[in-house]
Amino acid sequence: KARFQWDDPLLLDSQLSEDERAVRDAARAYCQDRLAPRVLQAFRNEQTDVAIFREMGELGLLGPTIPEEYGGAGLNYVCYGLVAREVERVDSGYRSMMSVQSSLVMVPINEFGNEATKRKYLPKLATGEWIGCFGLTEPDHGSDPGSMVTRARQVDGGYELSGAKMWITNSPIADVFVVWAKDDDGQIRGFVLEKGWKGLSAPAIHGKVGLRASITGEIVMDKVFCPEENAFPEVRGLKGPFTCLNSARYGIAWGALGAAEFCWHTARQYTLDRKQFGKPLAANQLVQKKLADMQTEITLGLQGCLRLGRMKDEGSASVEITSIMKRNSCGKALDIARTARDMLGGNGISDEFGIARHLVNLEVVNTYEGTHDIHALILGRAMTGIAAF
Ligand code: TGC
Ligand code: FAD
Repeated sequence: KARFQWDDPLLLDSQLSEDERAVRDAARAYCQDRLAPRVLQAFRNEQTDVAIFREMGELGLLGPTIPEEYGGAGLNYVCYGLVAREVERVDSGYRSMMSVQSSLVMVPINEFGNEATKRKYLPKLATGEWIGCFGLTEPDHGSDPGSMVTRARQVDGGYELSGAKMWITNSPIADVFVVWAKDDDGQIRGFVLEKGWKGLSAPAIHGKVGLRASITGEIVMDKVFCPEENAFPEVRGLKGPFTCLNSARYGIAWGALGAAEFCWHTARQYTLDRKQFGKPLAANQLVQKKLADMQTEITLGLQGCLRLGRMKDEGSASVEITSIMKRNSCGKALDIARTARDMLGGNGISDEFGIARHLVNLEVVNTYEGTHDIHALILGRAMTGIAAF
């Protein structure tokens, strides 16, 4: 009789190649040895440690899918997902820092930048020497980025950008800004700006209750001059930013389940250790049902993520599948974190146990990169042909 492996029932591990397992193990060791010990203070004090970018860069965790000739690790999408899962097992904020750099800054520069732009920015972003951010959302245009009002006016030798972006991960510490704006014809285009350019500022947003280890800010552009060579030459329309989001949303789908796994394992161990009414909490049927629900959702979700990763690697993944996985992972992870929080009783409220931190982080993860409901509408449109936005 085959043995049941409670923490990996479908034997996901055995579906990975040796190289994929090695990447996963290296990421896990770094995350558990180096990130986990600092997350409590970072979250409590709203501190973003910029050294983390360099550490991740050294390990090849930034831009893992970017070709080696530009400083990336040239890995497949399954590896990228496995890394996101390990990082977010510690904290969604750390995964956010990493996935913005990798998917939302390095991917568009690699896909849409000219050769000089790729050679100038990608290697330094890969080592973490430079930090990047991605500006799509505006104060009045979040779920509907097509209505953005940031403008890029053509001027002699380039463009002049004016407008404001809101809720931008990494922006106050960023050296490189990938920003989306409408040109004189009303077409959305992408621009690569640098810290220190005249008219560019990035004030921090304080007081977030979730994702406190990851700094977030605005991007304010007051007639910032961007030379022609820093505008993405070909790509027009929302296809530009959405191409980056396809990659980032995929990473989130894996990552959110990493956070859920932390909550599930913690709740299991806690209910095995803690006794009430003379027996372990885990001896109660209600508790076992909750654990079984967690196990089921995480197991199915991870298998779906792996399948999507394989489809991305073979080039057969339609973008809607990413909406299924991002939405499912975030919604289920949030439910699991809430249940785990409850299972720890009063201790669930303490930040020392990590569950409440994951819970408030996952509220953010459920909202950014397309909210839970927006992904339902993307799928609804794909099924019915009717856009219900
Ligand atoms: P729609 O008509 O659907 O599409 C406009 C054009 O874009 C193309 N397109 C895509 N291309 C590639 N990949 C995708 N996933 C694409 N989805 C659409 C589409 O083919 C079309 O091309 P063309 O050539 O015909 O012009 O546009 P819409 O305005 O109706 O879109 C509606 C909707 C809801 C789908 C979209 O606006 C949406 O997804 N909204 C959510 C916004 C969002 O996700 N924002 C994310 C901001 S970045 C962020 O949150 C980073 S947090 C990171 C972190 O810290 O980890
Ligand atoms: P809204 O669009 O105003 O939505 C509010 C509510 O209305 C949601 O529940 C939504 O589902 C619902 N809703 C909206 N439209 C409809 C509809 N048609 N039908 C039914 N319901 C609808 N953006 C970036 O560009 N770069 C970043 O790096 C970045 N990082 C972020 C980091 C953090 C910590 C946060 C909180 C956000 C970040 N974002 C970033 C922005 C994020 O992508 C947006 O917050 C998200 O897309 C939602 O937009 P909104 O906040 O304007 O909400």
